[in-house]
Amino acid sequence: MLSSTRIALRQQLRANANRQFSASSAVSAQSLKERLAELIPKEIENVKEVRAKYGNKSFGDNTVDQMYGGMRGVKGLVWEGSVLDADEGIRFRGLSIPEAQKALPKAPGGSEPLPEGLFWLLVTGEVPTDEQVKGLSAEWAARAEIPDFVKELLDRCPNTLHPMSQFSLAVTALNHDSAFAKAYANGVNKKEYWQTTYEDSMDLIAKLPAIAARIFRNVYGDGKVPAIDPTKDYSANFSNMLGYSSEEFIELMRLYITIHSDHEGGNVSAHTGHLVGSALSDPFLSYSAALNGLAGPLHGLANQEVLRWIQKMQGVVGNNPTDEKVAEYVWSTLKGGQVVPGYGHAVLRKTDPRYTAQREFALRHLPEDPLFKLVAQIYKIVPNILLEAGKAKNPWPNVDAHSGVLLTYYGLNQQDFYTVLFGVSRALGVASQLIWDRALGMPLERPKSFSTEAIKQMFAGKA
Ligand code: CMX
Repeated sequence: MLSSTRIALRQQLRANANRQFSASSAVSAQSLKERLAELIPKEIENVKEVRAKYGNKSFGDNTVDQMYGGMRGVKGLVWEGSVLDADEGIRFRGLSIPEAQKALPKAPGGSEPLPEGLFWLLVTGEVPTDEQVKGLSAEWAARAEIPDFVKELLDRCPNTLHPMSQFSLAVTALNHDSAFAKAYANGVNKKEYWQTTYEDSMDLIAKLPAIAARIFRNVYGDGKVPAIDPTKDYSANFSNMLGYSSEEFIELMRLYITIHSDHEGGNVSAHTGHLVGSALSDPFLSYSAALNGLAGPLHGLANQEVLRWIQKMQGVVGNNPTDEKVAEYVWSTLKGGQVVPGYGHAVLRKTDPRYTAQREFALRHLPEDPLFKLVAQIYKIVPNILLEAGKAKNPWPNVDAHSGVLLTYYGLNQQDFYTVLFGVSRALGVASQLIWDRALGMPLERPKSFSTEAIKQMFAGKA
């Protein structure tokens, strides 16, 4: 995209966000569903207008290289909650991470945004009031209980089954009580799809911490999960269920869930949730599919891989290693035909602002932590090596390069569990889009594919 077009787009997103903030203060007493019900008819008209005006405009041609190259840069998806700029990173409904940190409601005495507020923002494009956020905390707490058979299912999993596999299994099983699936079976009118998708999405988000905590306690503890406190926010309850109740850890969790929630539509987890949802699979089935994508080492599992890689490095280079020793280890990883986990990105071309937000948290709360210092040292060294190696298009760290060190500092060092935390967070983005997919009547997703032979025939003699 031309840089002037990009700047214009940013300005427009900011203007939208500002306009939307002032709109939200007038509706402070409304529930999220009531606000959505007001927004949906307007947005349907908006999309109709966009399609009428620009429906036949082109976003550019695709090349054969893009077909073999994981569709990088192919523009083929609509995603309402966030847009990713290669240089400046993610914007949630027009707000950068620092802007969202500033604008979104906080817990009393806290300084990190509440994920409840981020969800409201993703769904409506509006910054909610404290009261609206409190309403969401209470609603999620009220919906948090998981069915007994899901508890039993988890309790029967062997401890050796990866936490992400257990997570996906339990989320699939929630489909047993899907309001959308029941309504569909009863012949609901398609105009009403969004309502039960909304109910399922709220249930999904509300139940994920209870599922995640049960997995955590079963695999690493005594299997006992404390009850939800209906007066506490989502992150406080989640942290407490995991067994980490310090105010600082809860603040980390608020930041963590907020920044991991959404990263536009083309990443593996978001795109999978949207794709599976396009078949009218309910939000539980759609999100469990998304979780299976998140569990891949090139995507969400990278947070687990980063810590393993750093600990292996420590085993080789010892404590307080010189830059040369770290560089040698990085080269040995590359020469061994492996990736440096936590570095590189399919879209981003600068340091991920989600990395920066976590680094700033570390500078505030754990500046002297040896593992943080090593992560900071790695940050100085890896980009130059990746540039010298000459393959990676982006040598900078992504979100996963930093999360493990923060969790480890507070004692949560069970690395196999890290991607589950990512999975709790990513539901906010996927669910908010699923609601809009149904509200806007998005159709079954079905792009065209070709065989290598068909490609050869198509272009034979035209090179
Ligand atoms: N270490 C070593 N090599 C890397 C690299 C890294 N961190 N990042 C990219 N490369 C290599 C690629 O493997 C590729 O090599 P081949 O040509 O041999 O296949 C080459 O550089 C070009 O890749 P690219 O176009 O820069 O990157 P992609 O868009 O193909 O892949 C990503 C993006 C994230 C999969 C890749 O950078 C990577 O594997 N990073 C490490 C894993 C990681 O941190 N994943 C988490 C991403 C964030 C998230 O989703 O959670």
